[in-house]
Amino acid sequence: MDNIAIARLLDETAALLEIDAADPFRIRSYRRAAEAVEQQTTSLASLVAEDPKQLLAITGIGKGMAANIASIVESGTLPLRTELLQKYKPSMLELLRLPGMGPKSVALLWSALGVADLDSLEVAAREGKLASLPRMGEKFAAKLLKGIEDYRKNSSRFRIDRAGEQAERIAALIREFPGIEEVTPAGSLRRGRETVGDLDLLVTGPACEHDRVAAAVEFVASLPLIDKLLARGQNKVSFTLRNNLQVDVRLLPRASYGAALQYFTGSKHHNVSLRQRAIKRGLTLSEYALLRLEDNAIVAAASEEEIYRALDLDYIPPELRENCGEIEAAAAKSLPQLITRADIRGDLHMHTDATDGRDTIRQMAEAALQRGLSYIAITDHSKNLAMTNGLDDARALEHVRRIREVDSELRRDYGGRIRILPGIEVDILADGAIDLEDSTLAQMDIVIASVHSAFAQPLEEMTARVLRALENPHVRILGHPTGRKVLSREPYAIDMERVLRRASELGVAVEHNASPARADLSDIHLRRARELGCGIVVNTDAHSTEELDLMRFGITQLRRAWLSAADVLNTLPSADALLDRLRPKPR
Ligand code: DGT
Ligand code: CA
Ligand code: CA
Ligand code: ZN
Repeated sequence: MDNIAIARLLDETAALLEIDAADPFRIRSYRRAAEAVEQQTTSLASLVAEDPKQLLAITGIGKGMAANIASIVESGTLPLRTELLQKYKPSMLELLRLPGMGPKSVALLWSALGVADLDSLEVAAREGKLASLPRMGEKFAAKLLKGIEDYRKNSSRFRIDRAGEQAERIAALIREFPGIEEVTPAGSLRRGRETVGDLDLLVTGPACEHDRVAAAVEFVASLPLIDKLLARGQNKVSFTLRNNLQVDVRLLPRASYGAALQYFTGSKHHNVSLRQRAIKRGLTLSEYALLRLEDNAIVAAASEEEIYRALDLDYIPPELRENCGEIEAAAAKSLPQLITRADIRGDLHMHTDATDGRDTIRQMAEAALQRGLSYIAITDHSKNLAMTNGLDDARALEHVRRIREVDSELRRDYGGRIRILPGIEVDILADGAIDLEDSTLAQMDIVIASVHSAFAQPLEEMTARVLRALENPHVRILGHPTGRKVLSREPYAIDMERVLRRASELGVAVEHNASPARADLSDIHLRRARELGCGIVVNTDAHSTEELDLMRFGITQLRRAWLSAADVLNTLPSADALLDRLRPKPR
């Protein structure tokens, strides 16, 4: 039995435990073990045969898990899994991905209707069979059918953060081969798209030179994390991972690495335009080199910089390569100086343990300071979001007092290197009213207004609702302007053009949510927001200190929107400078 099969059994057991509503720590220990097993370069079956104690040397594998693995190797299965499979089926795990579906509903569907997979759930929902079950009325069935449709449409793409994690994992394994020096993700991942269809990894180093490449190809083709090997060529290996993500690996000599990187980064349309530009100059561009047509002499091949230069273009950052005017701008030397992570000085949207965050005000501020920020706003939820323990007016005011207190403690402890602004993320109610009193909002430096409910309103109603919220003079930032969740919830219907225009007139800033699960506004909306003169902020919406690191995903989307530091308000050096540029507070 190979490592991947062992990992699959462990992962399946984790999913079955999830449906069984088992202890989350137990579920996680199986998931972590599956990942650890997949990472191993030596065969666990042979380790077990030699001496099962060796398993304990693997991080993420303790005594109990080592015994489980030994049992898998010896018997081909695991007693716990066999036991769970008497109650449930592995296909149920897909059902957990649908909106509104938790382990309890999945278990209920099975016990009451014998439904265990996507197809039979769809049939049951269409035939009205769910209506007989508690909390699963007609409305639920309609939502579910929509969820199934979206899931089918989206299940072939992967969120950029997840694809990026896989790319790093694979790159680390490939780099272990002697003579491989670089592994670079290309394709949509390098361009920073929100989602990725497949991974394209380019590999170079002495081991990739023509006469030596066979051994390196062999190494890649036998990586232990490969689920299905799809193709193996002279310098190319394609395979899928256990989660169905496809990976295309190409191994190239150093001398043509730049041309390959350029070619496989795409986008396809960018490359088509670039090749046309080459032809007009008597050149031809391929994945191997930029050549002179008349004598096939190599003009450039080793680096992307040389290739763009030889085409009389400034270097075009990957995020801009979508054939949206970047070639013209590069020719005119008018590409923007794109924003970078280092330009960000503050983060204006985060939650604490007062509502649904994990950490305290002080922990969030210290984590922000460690990440080089000079100011943050604490913006917990308001009362309409009851499930987050949202703040009512009294608690919100108490929270402001607490935030100010911690701010002065930190000024003392860190000599003013970090400021904490009192803020709140209020709900825009279905009619456009804000769910807290104006007198409460008046105490806050940062008021973010977000739609968190009644997402199904038709376009006119939703637009009017958000426009009304913008008129509240205390609102300084519009949060979640589309309400979508990447690959899992469609945006609500809204006339974004009208919203952005009004926000611009009123001086309300619009927020890009850096979380890769949210990423609203999208790159296209952001570009429009800048054209219309809207203030733009990029915030993490962190619910724990680690989530402050999501900022880098936000920066990628801002770069795709052609934004510079000057276009983004939270690049301003101090809290005071920032507050000066937001909508003035009513007197
Ligand atoms: P994805 O994977 O759907 O998220 O998007 P990409 O852009 O990564 O597309 P992919 O993986 O099919 O190809 C990666 C890059 O390689 C693509 O951006 C351009 C280049 N490329 C691959 N195959 C072709 C092709 O048949 N024709 C052209 N012109 N370019 C190609
Ligand atoms: Ca790709
Ligand atoms: Ca590909
Ligand atoms: Zn939030």
